[in-house]
Amino acid sequence: MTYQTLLVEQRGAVTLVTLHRPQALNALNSQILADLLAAMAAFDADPSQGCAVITGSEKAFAAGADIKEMQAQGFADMYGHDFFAGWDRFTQTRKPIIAAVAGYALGGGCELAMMCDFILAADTAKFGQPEIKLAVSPGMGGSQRLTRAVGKAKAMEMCLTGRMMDAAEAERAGLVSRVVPTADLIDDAVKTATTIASMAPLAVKANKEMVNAAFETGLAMGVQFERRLFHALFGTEDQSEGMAAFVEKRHGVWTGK
Ligand code: CO8
Repeated sequence: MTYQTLLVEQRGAVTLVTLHRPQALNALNSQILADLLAAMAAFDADPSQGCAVITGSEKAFAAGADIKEMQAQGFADMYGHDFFAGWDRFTQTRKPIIAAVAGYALGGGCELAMMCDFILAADTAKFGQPEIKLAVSPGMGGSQRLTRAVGKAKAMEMCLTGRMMDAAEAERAGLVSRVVPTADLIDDAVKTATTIASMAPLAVKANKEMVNAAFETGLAMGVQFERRLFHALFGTEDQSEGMAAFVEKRHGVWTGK
């Protein structure tokens, strides 16, 4: 399938999605949203694919929501059509997604990266929520996810001043899992995604669900949710295979059941 604003390729069990609106630094408009939702639905439905990587260009992962698309909209348009609510569907993708960020990840671009399961950053990456300079605010979850990722002090400063955080600060603050040289970003992200895709598929989904539950529940409920899913994995063929393979000193062969 081809998309107007994305380049999508399969590298083994990894779906590599490249945002491709170079003329607008990958600003997120309605077309990118529609394309990404379609690409993620295809990825989730394809049993040969185990993990996705979303990336942009060397200059920009994405420089925000498309300001030119939003410029003429009023309250009735935004609220009436629940503008960009479709991004919530992106977060319902069940298989893991890695954001591989080089260059600018601003506004909606930073928010998209944070909607992925984790962020690998190139040393050129710059994160920010500069919407306040446009007299608006984050609208795709940035005030919530950034605060959970880096804490109130940094999130508040970034939202109120619009200042950017570089890759080193983002790693120190816990926004990104690792920083790698720009030239290695895609290879590293695909290699990491390949490792994830090599794991038993039901265990991958369960691990993703339980880590995400940490953001939605209190500790006791979260631990209980984890334990129930852990118990449930003992009903899978792959659990029997995984533990037998360990004891027999061989690699497990997964059925996804
Ligand atoms: N939207 C539309 N077009 C953009 C955007 C954007 N967010 N960012 C860049 N572009 C366009 C520019 O207009 C320019 O196009 P043209 O050549 O036709 O004038 C082209 O991309 C290249 O950009 P620049 O010439 O500005 O490139 P520079 O290297 O000089 O600067 C920057 C790069 C610093 C990234 C600069 O482009 C910039 O500041 N961009 C805007 C960043 C920003 O404010 N982002 C936040 C947008 S608002 C937002 O994301 C809200 C999210 C929530 C919405 C949800 C609603 C429910």
